[in-house]
Amino acid sequence: MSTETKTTCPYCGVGCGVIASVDDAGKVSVKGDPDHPANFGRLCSKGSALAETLDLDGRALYPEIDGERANWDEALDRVATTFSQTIAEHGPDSVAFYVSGQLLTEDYYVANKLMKGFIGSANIDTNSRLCMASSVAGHRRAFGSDTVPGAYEDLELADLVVLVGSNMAWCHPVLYQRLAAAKAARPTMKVVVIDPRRTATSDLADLHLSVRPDGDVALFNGLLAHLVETGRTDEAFVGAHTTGLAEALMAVSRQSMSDLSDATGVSGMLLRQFFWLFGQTEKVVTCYSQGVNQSASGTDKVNAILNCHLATGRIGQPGMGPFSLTGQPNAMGGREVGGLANMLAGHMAIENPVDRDRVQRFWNAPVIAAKAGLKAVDMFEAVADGRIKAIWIMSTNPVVSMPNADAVRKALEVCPFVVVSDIQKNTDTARLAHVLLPATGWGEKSGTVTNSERRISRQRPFLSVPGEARPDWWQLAEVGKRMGFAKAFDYASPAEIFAEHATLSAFENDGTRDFDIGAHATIDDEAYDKLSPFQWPQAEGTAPRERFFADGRFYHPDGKARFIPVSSPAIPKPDARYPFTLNTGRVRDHWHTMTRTGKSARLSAHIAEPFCEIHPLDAAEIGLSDADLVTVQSRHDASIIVRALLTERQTRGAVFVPMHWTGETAPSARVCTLVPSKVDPVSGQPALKRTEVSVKRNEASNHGFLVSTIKPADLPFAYWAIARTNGGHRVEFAGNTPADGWESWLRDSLNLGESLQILGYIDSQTGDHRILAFEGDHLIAALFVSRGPVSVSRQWAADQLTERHSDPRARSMLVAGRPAPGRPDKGAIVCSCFSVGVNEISAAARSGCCSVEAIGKALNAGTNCGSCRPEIRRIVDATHVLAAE
Ligand SMILES: Nc1nc2c(c(=O)[nH]1)N[C@H]1C(S)=C(S)[C@@H](COP(=O)(O)OP(=O)(O)OC[C@H]3O[C@@H](n4cnc5c(=O)[nH]c(N)nc54)[C@H](O)[C@@H]3O)O[C@H]1N2
Ligand SMILES: Nc1nc2c(c(=O)[nH]1)N[C@H]1C(S)=C(S)[C@@H](COP(=O)(O)OP(=O)(O)OC[C@H]3O[C@@H](n4cnc5c(=O)[nH]c(N)nc54)[C@H](O)[C@@H]3O)O[C@H]1N2
Ligand code: SF4
Ligand SMILES: [Mo]
Repeated sequence: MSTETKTTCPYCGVGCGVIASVDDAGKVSVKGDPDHPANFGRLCSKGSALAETLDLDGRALYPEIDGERANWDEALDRVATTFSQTIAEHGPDSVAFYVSGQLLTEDYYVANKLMKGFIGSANIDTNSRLCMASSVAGHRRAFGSDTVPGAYEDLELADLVVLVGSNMAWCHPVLYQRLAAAKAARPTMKVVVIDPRRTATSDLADLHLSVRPDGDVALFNGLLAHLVETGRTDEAFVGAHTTGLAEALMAVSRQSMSDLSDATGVSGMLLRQFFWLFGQTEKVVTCYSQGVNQSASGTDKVNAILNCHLATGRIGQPGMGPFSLTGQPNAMGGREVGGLANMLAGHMAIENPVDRDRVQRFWNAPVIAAKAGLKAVDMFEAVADGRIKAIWIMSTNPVVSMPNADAVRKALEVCPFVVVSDIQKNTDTARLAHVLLPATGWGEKSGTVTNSERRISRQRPFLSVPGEARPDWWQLAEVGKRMGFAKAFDYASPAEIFAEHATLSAFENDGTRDFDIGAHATIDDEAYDKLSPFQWPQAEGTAPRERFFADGRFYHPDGKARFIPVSSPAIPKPDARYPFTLNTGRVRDHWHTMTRTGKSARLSAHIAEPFCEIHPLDAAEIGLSDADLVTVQSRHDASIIVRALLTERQTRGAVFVPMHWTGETAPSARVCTLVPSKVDPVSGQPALKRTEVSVKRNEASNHGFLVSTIKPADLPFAYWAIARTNGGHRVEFAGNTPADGWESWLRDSLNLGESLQILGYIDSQTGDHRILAFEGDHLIAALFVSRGPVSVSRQWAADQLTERHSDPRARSMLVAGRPAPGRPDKGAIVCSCFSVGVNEISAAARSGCCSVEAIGKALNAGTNCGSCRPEIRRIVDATHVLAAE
């Protein structure tokens, strides 16, 4: 027997429905919810592995004050008293909340209400500032409201889908699968990918435009000029429903194709093809994500795209429209409650006195923030210089994810009062907390999230609450009460909060604001429990609406949309000291700072180490071979060490480093230490995708690889990266020989008993060391050290931790670092659902499987979540190209 609960995936903004089952033994399993309109039963690799991330290892289970266990009363009193005293002494702007698109709407609503309506400051900002702020600002400039006009179905209905700065195959995988399936069913559908890198997503593309970093404004301005010149604009729509086209066109300087090609980095031939395709296709959807938003010209990029859709009237109709993909599960919900420092609840505007008065009256609040608060980057600067003296950080890890991350760490180190609410105890940020509040996590908490297509879904609990963890909304409400606002924060359940939020959305609305879910204003606990996913808006007495703006009615006071004149940023002059452009982003199987996905051995097997993608010709110029370590350094003298990954998918002069590694998992690889805090002037969103850096070979005296059932206590190396495997941990490292030699370090660091059998091997010529520790038939640890990168197969070595090693000859083979006969090396894991490695896929391809489907039949790879299908296709194609040569 098992009980099933319908809930929503806590990772990306696709917002897939999940059915979680708990059996009698308490074992959890998950599957896609076939009835959920976001995914219709599909899940990606991260969603499929959710059950593996729910253990209590490292969980924050009790409140702590100054590192000592405390009870809730003490912790909440400390927070409330310190905030109240700080406000009394230094005013409301001396405190701040830094929250997250991973909070539920109910948590977010309470945080915003407490700060803006009761503390009376707007110093509440969110990691969505690093994520969605440029889209919000672009929408508001063009539409007069922060509205995503379309729905997922539009991607399937379109004849052309343009993906700008989006690695959808890895970051919105289920939406990508829907798109790939639609294209397979209707091959006339075209996909264009605009991204400097050739990503897994671009494998689906009919056209890949490898745009120069930040060449997007020039590209879409060029497109706008082309649409006007070739008579492709919708004059009736432009005339009746928009203003400002003439001004926007003036900013689009008439450029020759060759100038445009220089400004965008894309050949004239490819530009013409794209312009022609866009011009002549009526049903176009343009999706964009962080390659657009995270830029010093992010808001202008958004408006350059919106301009083209407004000019053609392709908005809000089936198969047509611009589509900002939200990153986090509740990035959209945070915007609805006014979680950004420059917004008010219910999509109302903080700069509008009528809106402020309305929200204050609705809340019956003593005050209302009169001006926008500090945006994330400014907020941490204010913490550093002492203007902010108390900060509460919830559900985000800014010491890893903020630009200029070491400065953020220093700011929190000097801040008089830091409160952190997290589910994990030892994050880089939680380590700096004066008060640590343990939060309930996914599977334990209850509330709602809104996905990229404005669909509100329930997250429902199905696990018991561990230790003394409490929901984030409860923590906020308790502090609110203790600060003297008992009545306003007297909530009994998330349903009550949701009902209040829905009521506010409809309060004095009358169609003047896009966000209206008045139909749910009277929802009670029972109805809330049963709530099915629905799209907003849903005003009282109406059905949910799928799309906005088809009627040409926008939210500026005159009801019209605005064209925004935007011009392309100047191309920076090359600096010989920092010749590379550093781009950053995500990998397929990890989520941000890995506090959850890092727990899954399967997810960690896909990419287990931080890396720097670099073009082979650039690598050759700096004397770099594949698997060398590199030092990447930026102007403000920060540097990181990561593994070199040579690939032609990277353009010359640019490198890519993922954002996921932290002080906990690879302390020399926190990429945000390199990124300066340069922001978009309109949205305040940091430019996380473009930092000038130098890249040099890192000369380490030793390289090492360790698999071990025990987590090493001490890693005294310049570089190390640790990841989970099925039997324990795997560690890559490089640095000097430990003072007492390798065996002694291994014994101490793993606390190995004397009874273990140690097999060792030293090659005095090459300097190679191998040390293996066995307990009976079990391998406890295997250490491989070499002067250059260690060439042992990682997955094979890791797999040895879970095998029996009774045959002494096989143990000798292990020392040699080679697979014993009959125990083949599967290679790096490609399919994480079935743990199928690259060597197995190549072998199957060589023996005749020439399609992803054939590989699936032979090995099961790619047949569950499908997230690895682009990679399988690439391996199959490469094998067959090699064979043909
Ligand atoms: N696996 C996984 N999925 C995730 C997440 C995760 O951590 N892991 N996080 C979620 C979140 S919060 C977010 S915000 C989304 C992000 O989803 P995406 O935005 O799709 O992911 P990123 O890897 O940040 O960046 C997207 C692409 O922008 C490109 N790019 C860089 N500079 C430029 C430029 O100047 N112009 C253009 N056109 N492109 C450029 C990069 O090369 C990169 O391929 O992913 C969500 N999904
Ligand atoms: N260089 C670079 N930096 C980036 C980006 C990039 O592309 N490049 N992307 C940016 C973007 S788009 C984003 S969204 C951010 C993401 O960056 P972060 O928000 O810092 O990353 P997460 O690891 O998602 O942090 C979430 C934290 O909340 C905790 N948590 C999980 N569930 C709960 C809960 O229910 N309650 C509470 N209280 N805590 C919980 C987790 O353990 C974790 O510590 O990174 C940004 N930084
Ligand atoms: S695409 Fe994957 S990570 Fe995103 S919501 Fe769906 S299952 Fe979760
Ligand atoms: Mo994000």
